[in-house]
Amino acid sequence: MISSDLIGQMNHAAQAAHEDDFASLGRQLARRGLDIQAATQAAMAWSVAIPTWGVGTGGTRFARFPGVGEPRNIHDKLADCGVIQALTRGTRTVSPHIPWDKVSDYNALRQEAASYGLGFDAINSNTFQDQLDQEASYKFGSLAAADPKARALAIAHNIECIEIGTALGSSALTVWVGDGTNFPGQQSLGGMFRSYLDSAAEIYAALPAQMSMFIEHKMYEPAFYSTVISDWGSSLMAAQALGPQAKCLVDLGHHAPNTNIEQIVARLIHAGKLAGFHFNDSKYGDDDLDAGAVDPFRLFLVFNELIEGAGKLDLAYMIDQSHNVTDPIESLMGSAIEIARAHVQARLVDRKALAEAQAMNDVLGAHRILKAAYVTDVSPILAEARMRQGGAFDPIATYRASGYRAAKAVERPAVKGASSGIV
Ligand SMILES: [Mn+2]
Repeated sequence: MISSDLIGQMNHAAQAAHEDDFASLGRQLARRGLDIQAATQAAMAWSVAIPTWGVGTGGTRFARFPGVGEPRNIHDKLADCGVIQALTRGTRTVSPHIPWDKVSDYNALRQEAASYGLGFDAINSNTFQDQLDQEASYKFGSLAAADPKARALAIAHNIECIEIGTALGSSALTVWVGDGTNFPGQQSLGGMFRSYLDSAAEIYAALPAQMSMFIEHKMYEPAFYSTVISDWGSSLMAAQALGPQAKCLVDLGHHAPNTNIEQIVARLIHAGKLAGFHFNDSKYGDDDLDAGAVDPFRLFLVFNELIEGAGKLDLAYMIDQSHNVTDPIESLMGSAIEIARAHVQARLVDRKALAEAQAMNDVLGAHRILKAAYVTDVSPILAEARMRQGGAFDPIATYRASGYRAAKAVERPAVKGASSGIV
């Protein structure tokens, strides 16, 4: 793990400059009627979940280039998530994936996570690939498959995930299916949706009262002609048909290019059906790039809608991205910081002035109020929030100085043929 001595030493070296920057930002915000202490408290309360598969190197359908010291199992993954939390202090939960993270004793796993200061977030089912010796194949679909055996298997798997999630203290099951078609005429578009709803209703019926069912839509891939739950409209229809415990999860990469995602957020808040987010960034499609890497303004606009829909911040937040050319721990820490940045920036919007400008049809005035919040460099607030909780002034620099990856490269020899991390 990362020693608190190293964190303390590196924080100490940055302390004088940080205090100067924090005080300066505090004076700047005070002139705008904003309290830096309140913003720092909000930053300290913020947390985003790390997906267990995210700490492994990802890949594309062309190739995967494994890194050194990659996690080999859920125990290694928890250790890596523990490092991210120790340094950033804003990633207090992990989101497990079944069957990739299956163990024999989930109580012990829960305690193991707690030893790193981690809890479990939404549990993710997997009916998009076949497991060894599986009784029926998901090649042509799972919850919406034509084959009743494949449908039954997919339903049973999701119910098993509910049981595992309950044992882990998870409060939601996330269901994403790759079901769809590659050819017009391959299946009935309406028929597949009805099959999906029938299967999903059986899963929903197995939910305990405290558990939610998150429906994640995705426009295309692995199916390239039609996808059963392709967009937020299909997702909302399914969530409304299933009942109050079913909600819609928004993955930032799962939309057509140029889609106004922040407007989808506003619509789902209006419908009372917004479950939360899978954060990532993209340029062309479902690129799974690091959150905030390409379009940090869009990330800010999403948080702006969340804050505007007052009281809607109590949602499920997770990073969902594929690290193909970076150290996954570095990418996840960088993304956690960018997401926290967008959250704090959105809190700095002068809502009263914005509402007045909107009422007066002062177009540029309203836009300038949003931009004033977005261009504020809140880095000192994020650093202060981390350090007050024992985290690092610069998580990535401290991680690099720790030699953690090099130590793991020795401890965790590469496993031949391991496919973890391809999502
Ligand atoms: Mn996702």
